[in-house]
Amino acid sequence: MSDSEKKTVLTAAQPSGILTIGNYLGAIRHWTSMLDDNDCLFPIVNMHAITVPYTPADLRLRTRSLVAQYIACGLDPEKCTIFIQSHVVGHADLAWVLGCLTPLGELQRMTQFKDKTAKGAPLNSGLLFYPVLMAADILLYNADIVPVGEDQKQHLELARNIAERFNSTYSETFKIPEPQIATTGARILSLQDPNRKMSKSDENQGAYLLLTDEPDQIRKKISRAVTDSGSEVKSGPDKAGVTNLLSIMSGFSGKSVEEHEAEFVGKGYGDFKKAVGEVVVEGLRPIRERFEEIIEDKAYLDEVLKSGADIAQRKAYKMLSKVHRKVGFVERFR
Ligand code: ATP
Ligand code: LTN
Repeated sequence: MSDSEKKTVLTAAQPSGILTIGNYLGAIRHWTSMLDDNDCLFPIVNMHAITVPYTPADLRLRTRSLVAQYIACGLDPEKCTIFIQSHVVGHADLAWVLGCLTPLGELQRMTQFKDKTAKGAPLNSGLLFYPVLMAADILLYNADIVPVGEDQKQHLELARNIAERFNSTYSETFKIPEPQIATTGARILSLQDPNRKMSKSDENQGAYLLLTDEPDQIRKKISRAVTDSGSEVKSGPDKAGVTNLLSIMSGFSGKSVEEHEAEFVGKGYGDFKKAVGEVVVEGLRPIRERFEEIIEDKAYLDEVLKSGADIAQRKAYKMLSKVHRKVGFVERFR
């Protein structure tokens, strides 16, 4: 496919910790399958990360670590653009212009904002403005497709509304981005509470499996995973724990859930959990090993980030100058 026929795919994650197998199976692995046929951009959104309390030294480490995790998961920097949001001039600038087109009420209605404020977190205006910055991330690169989880659907809808409002207020400028929502089957649940999704910010470390967990940690966490009453290894609505372990197993083995169910007819949860543990250990081994190599290779990471920022910056400048022209800012003298 020629470069001009390729669609622009853009999606982002916050550097809020090490990725879980939920992030990998439900999102990143899917992104890796889009690299050949699309122009893919993966900003690491460190500017979004400072909307909640955080420690600067941790943020710096986590940002570089997320780049290494991405590459270890198969986001090959030769085939896509990985960059740090704050390295590119334009995200905050565009967000400002878009914010001036966004009624306050629309931001106050965002459920993520309402959830975060309901938890009693100290409020700053960045948290309210968060979805406008996200819209800027997307529109700055005229993204066609934005793969996101169900929880980001409302933010994406807002980004589409803002793009339409800009186009009708000034003139046709932005493409209206299409969400690509992960299917519900891709939802990996907490090992400790299968009514909740597996989340890297869970307070209970036994609830998630991280990409960097060592084999023994993986085996231990799976052996302690909550299962259901009964002893049959079978998926079903009243067997959320076993169903979750089966989908994790199937995610890593490439075999179907039914095939795995057949393997465990007449066997108990003990044997099943041991087998799930081994499949996950082997599935994560190459990712963890690759991650350990990359995170030590400072020069390589710097090079990936420099080249990513250069590519993104060229695109961002183009769009930003167009927007500045349209909204009536005097052109800068060169
Ligand atoms: P946090 O705990 O910081 O809120 P998270 O781990 O819940 O983070 P995000 O960083 O918000 O997840 O998500 C990155 C991507 O991973 C999104 O596309 C999201 O839909 C996907 N994702 C997150 N958790 C899961 C999960 N348990 N199963 C499937 N996909 C997931
Ligand atoms: N809000 C998203 C992260 C995010 C994003 C984006 C996703 C910031 N900018 C642009 C897609 C496109 C989240 O918390 N997962």
